[in-house]
Amino acid sequence: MTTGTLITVAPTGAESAKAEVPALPVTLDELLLTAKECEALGAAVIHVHIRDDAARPTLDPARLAETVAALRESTDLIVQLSSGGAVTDPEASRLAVLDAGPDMASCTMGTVNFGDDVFLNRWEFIVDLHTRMQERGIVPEYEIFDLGHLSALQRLLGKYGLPAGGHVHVDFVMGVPGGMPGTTETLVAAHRMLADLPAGTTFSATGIGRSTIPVLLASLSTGGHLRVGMEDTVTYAKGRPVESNMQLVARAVGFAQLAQRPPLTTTEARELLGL
Ligand code: KMH
Ligand code: ZN
Repeated sequence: MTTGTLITVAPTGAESAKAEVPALPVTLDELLLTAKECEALGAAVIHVHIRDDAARPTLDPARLAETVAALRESTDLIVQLSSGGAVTDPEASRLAVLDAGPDMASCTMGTVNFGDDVFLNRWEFIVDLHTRMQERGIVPEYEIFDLGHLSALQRLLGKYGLPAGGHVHVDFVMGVPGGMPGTTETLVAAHRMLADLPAGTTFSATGIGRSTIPVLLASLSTGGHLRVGMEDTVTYAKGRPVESNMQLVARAVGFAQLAQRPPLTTTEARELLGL
């Protein structure tokens, strides 16, 4: 059954520099303004990376807790903290993200080359993250950068059980240099592999850089949901930098409406995700 579209906004990420992308929200005030505007347009989930006073990525626990509280105060968005952080973040800091008590957290299902870097996700670390989220009632979004990550997820759920809330939601992060390409063919292959996961598993997809539109269209046409934002895309069209996260959310909402799968409200999104 085709439902409405869950729209996640990933407004900041850990990779772009404020100096090079001035529209990137890096302060708490900038993040809150972006969050409110994206919610008004149709986003239901916010995937959050935060920055320090010098706009560098940080996993500072107090800042994360303050951010979660402020987002809850100002919006009804589902707050999903990144446990991926930056490629340089140690495992202990990434696990400590859960102490900020978000509704959801990301859980990347394997190691992947990440441009010139390596995004390291050892099996034992994944198990730790998954089981700690189960204990604390935090709902994971399993980040899938490559097809093998879906086999790892099947193994994880088989050995350690379903996540908090009982619903499995994955996000295909496509087009990272070193991960799976952001093409329709690959999305269809990833979608087929969901048959090996628990019935009712849902997925969203995001295409990095220029793969954003092909991935968005392929996801809508296969019944998937959408993640957009300046974490993944800083060019709106050839030669046109993204002006704001709102511009990307508005485009996603437009495509979702054309597909007759309008954005889910935050209440509908909570039901879908088992929150
Ligand atoms: N910044 C990447 C190294 C996540 O948020 O969980 C990891 C990432 C995935 O963005
Ligand atoms: Zn992220």
